[in-house]
Amino acid sequence: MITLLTYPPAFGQFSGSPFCTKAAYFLKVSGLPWRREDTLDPRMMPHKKLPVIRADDQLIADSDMIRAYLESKGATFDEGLSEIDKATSRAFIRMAEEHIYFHILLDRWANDALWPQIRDTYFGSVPKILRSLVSGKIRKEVLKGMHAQGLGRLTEAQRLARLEPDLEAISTRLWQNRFLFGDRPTAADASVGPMLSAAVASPGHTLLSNRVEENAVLMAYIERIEEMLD
Ligand SMILES: N[C@@H](CCC(=O)N[C@@H](CS)C(=O)NCC(=O)O)C(=O)O
Repeated sequence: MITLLTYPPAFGQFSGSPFCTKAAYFLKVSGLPWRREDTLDPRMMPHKKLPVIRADDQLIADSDMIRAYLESKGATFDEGLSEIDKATSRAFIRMAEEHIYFHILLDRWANDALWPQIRDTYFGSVPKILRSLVSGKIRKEVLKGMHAQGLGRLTEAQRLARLEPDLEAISTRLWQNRFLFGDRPTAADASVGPMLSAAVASPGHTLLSNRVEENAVLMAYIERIEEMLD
């Protein structure tokens, strides 16, 4: 039995982390037996991040490594895709995980008005008397990281302008398809879908969540993605 170590459900989603949702999707499609084990504390994990799976008496960290492990056990996530499609798929995965993700992180961690709700969800297991102290320290580190990465230096409006071509690229692929590469979900959907879904599920309204909510194509896609995990 494979165990998925994941952040707990949050904001009505499988997990507060779109990477954990991605891993759960891969596990589900793999057909292998698995169960979830929720934790809010990734400090004992190999990269101090989640998701991680426990399988064959080892810990496998990172959703891409989890995908590779499941593929080594016979799972296929890109059935029927041409080599050209697989190349495009890789670019969409990177766009979702290395760009869109950081906007969601900023929407959640940089917005003072929404912070109390985020803090009490992410740090709910920390006793109230310590919660502001512990969460404040981690928040500072996250925002420092985002400043170093660069997106943390942009205004919310500048960030939305930066995201616009990504959202258009996704909508363009979905214009005539139920999923990014046709009628069936593939690995790219496991990254892009949970990311868009997380953008909308974040508490409150941000320029990003409004932008996605106003787009019928993206919202219908998110619904299809969420059904896959039901
Ligand atoms: N590349 C990793 C990213 C995982 C990741 O960023 N996880 C975040 C939650 S969304 C995390 O655990 N962060 C904890 C921390 O940075 O302290 C993957 O694909 O699994």
